[in-house]
Amino acid sequence: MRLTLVQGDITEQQVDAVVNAANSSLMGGGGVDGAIHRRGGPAILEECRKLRASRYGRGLPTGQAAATTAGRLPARWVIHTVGPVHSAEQDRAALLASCYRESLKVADSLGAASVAFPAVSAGIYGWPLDDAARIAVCAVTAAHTDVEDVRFVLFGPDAYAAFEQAAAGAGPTDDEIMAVLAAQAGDHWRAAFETGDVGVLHELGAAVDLDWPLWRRITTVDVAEAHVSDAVRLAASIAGDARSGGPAADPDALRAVLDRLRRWYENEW
Ligand code: AR6
Repeated sequence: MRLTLVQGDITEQQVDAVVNAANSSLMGGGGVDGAIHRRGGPAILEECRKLRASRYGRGLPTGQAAATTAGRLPARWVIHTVGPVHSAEQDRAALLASCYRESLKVADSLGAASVAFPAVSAGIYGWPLDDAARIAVCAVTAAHTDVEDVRFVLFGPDAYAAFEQAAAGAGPTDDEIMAVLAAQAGDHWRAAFETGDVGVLHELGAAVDLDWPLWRRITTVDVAEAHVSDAVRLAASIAGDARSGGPAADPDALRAVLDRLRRWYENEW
């Protein structure tokens, strides 16, 4: 997947799908939502009404996504997602990350190869730009998707700068993580995964450069079902916590990560 940053207006993007920072009602609003409905025309609202009359009678829940036509926009589809309102008391980063992951899942189900995202929640919903940018870039980088071209379309120079900085510090892609695994001879991993030695997590942690606290905030991964690269991210995050004197690793989480890595070695290598 290629990730690009553009400063501009999302309604003008020539992509298969544009993502709308909507609200649960799906009935329109200000910001990007207002711009998309204005330029796309009434066909979008009409399909939003149908979504409300069928699958989303109580509204689209925060962190989820659903598609409609893009009406008169250059794109084919609008993928509506509902970002969380920023809260100083509660960390809602996992919900914000979920908006990006779920939007990409919808894009996959449509067969969209190119998707444009705005900075979800970073406007009316009050999310501080730098944090919103880091969560967005990390969630997209770690997503497992067939979308080839992900474009962040930022409205002004401040948003563009925040995303540029976030992209510079983005975690490794799946391909980069698989290269780390492949760089070691098979016997090395077999020995390490079989002993269940925490040392192997440190080794993975040193090889995979990730923002550990951020990954911990946004991940909702069930390790047993996860792509092996996510098991490595979790391994690296556990090792990162240990290095920085953070909380001791939960033994069940450790075992789950090692089990997943062993299964990869035995069946998927
Ligand atoms: N193209 C790209 N980015 C834009 C555009 C545009 N045309 N217009 C605004 N932005 P916001 P939220 C930027 O407020 O915070 C609506 O009323 C904007 O500068 O659109 O998720 C909905 O109905 C900011 O950086 O979305 C909800 O009620 C980013 O897009 C609520 O606002 C997101 O700002 C959602 O709030």
